[in-house]
Amino acid sequence: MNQPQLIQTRYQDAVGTIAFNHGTKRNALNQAMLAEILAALSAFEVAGARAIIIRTHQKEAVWSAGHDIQELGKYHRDPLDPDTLFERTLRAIRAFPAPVIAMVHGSVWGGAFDLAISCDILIADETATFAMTPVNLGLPYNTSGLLHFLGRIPMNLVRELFFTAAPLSSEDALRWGIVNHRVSQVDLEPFTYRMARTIAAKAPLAIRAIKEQLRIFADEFPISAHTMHRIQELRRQAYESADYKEGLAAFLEKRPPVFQGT
Ligand code: LCV
Repeated sequence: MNQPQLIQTRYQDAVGTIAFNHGTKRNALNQAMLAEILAALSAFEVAGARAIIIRTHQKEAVWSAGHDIQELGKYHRDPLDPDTLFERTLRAIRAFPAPVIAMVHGSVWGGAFDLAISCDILIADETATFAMTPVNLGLPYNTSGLLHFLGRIPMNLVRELFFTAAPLSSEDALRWGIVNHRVSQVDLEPFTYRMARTIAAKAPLAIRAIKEQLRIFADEFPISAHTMHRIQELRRQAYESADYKEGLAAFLEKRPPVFQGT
């Protein structure tokens, strides 16, 4: 594996660590970084890792600012197309044959929130906040992403997260069941690695079979072709709208967006 630039990796006691290391861009998940994460996951799978920790390399105010907005729509008409590196990374985390733990210090935005809850376990410290932001951009989140949230929290809380795009405090994230544990900043790293080592000492084939069953129950949601077509049409109208273009432009021009509903 080429020496990664935008993440740091470490492998010790059968625990693989993937640490975001692009603070200048607030660890925005661009194509290069996603490719490095995917490469690290496959290298750890070959190595037989029994637990993975996804974290930031330094203690930064922002865990990850989510999708790299400047890349949205560049490679696919639908910015959340299943073939995007982002969606492939989420699938790789959810299908990884060992538990993946998100270790969160700082703020989590948009797609990074989806990535964090795609991990099997989420451990946060008191600085962690979580915001689901597609409506700030005019982007219609996708079905698989909504299912990730519905697999975690009740429908009314998913609606509030997506309709308000408001950052959730670590206290509320614990109360809503989004995080497994809320620990102090000083305990975050030792607590997380202790859990990872505990998992790494258990029977890996049993864990692999249990994790894959839970993934199937969460992700394989029966839906008719007609319903899928109707969803895609609603999403297409949104991601081809002037509002979506306005949302992207407003971010890049560092001003609030004005949405017209067209
Ligand atoms: C590209 C960035 C980003 C960024 N992309 O630092 O879930 S969905 O559907 O919404 C999905 C499409 C998604 O995930 O969209 C992205 C959602 N993310 C957000 O809405 C967060 C956008 N970022 C911010 O609000 C701020 O950057 C935060 C609050 C994260 C940090 O603010 P802070 O003042 O500390 P800056 O805003 O000054 O950002 C530092 C540099 O990182 C870039 C940003 O453009 C700036 O680059 P320059 O120094 O070149 O100006 N950056 C931050 N987020 N998502 N680039």
